[in-house]
Amino acid sequence: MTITITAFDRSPDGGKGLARDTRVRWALEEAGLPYEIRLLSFQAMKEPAHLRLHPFGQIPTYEEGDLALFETGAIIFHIAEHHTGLLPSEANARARAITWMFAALNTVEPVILELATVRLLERDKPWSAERMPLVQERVRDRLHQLSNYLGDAEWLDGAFSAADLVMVSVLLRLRPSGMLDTFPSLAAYVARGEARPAYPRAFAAQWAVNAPKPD
Ligand code: GTB
Repeated sequence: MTITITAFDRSPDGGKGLARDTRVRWALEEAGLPYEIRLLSFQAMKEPAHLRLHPFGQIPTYEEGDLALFETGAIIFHIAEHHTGLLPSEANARARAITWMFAALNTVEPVILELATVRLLERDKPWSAERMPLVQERVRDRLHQLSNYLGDAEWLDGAFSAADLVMVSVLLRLRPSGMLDTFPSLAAYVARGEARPAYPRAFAAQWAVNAPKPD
């Protein structure tokens, strides 16, 4: 059955791979699944046809036959459940990997998103400069905790899994801030994720759409 995902017709990041379709593309590449892409403008994302797939009018979505999903965590979990290589088969290891997927999305990603909010959406507010160090401190705290947990390990829990795919995708969002570089073990962890053969395929696919084009 054909898999179709949605993505920005022109990502605001200009092809840096930071929009959330990249993590879904990466999971599909890891699973060896071909997919089609439907590109949407910001306006089309808010129209009824897309809102039927995604109640919050966002990308990415995932369609496969009768199934339509939104939320990258749910999409990647679905891919990982139905194809080998992204979740361990042993029950407890599988539960731990799922725990780490939730941790990436619910405990690590929110503080990183706050940083982007201050930098991009609140920069002209009179209180922005005062708020920034507080938000940076929260990010540093999380990175410190994650780095302590990871130690010298290659991946979060044994072999590479969907948990690492999601965590690396979340951490990549920090790259423009330079904060990752102050945590060498996390920077190396992210680099290991990017070095997997599936990642550059996913990156190249979004780059083909989003690379800045001459006007
Ligand atoms: N929790 C949802 C999920 O994980 O699927 C969040 C989905 C989401 O935030 N999608 C964003 C979106 O559709 C695109 S990825 N936004 C449009 C809207 O809400 O109207 C977020 C994103 C956007 C831009 C950059 N960038 O420029 O660097 C990075 C990430």
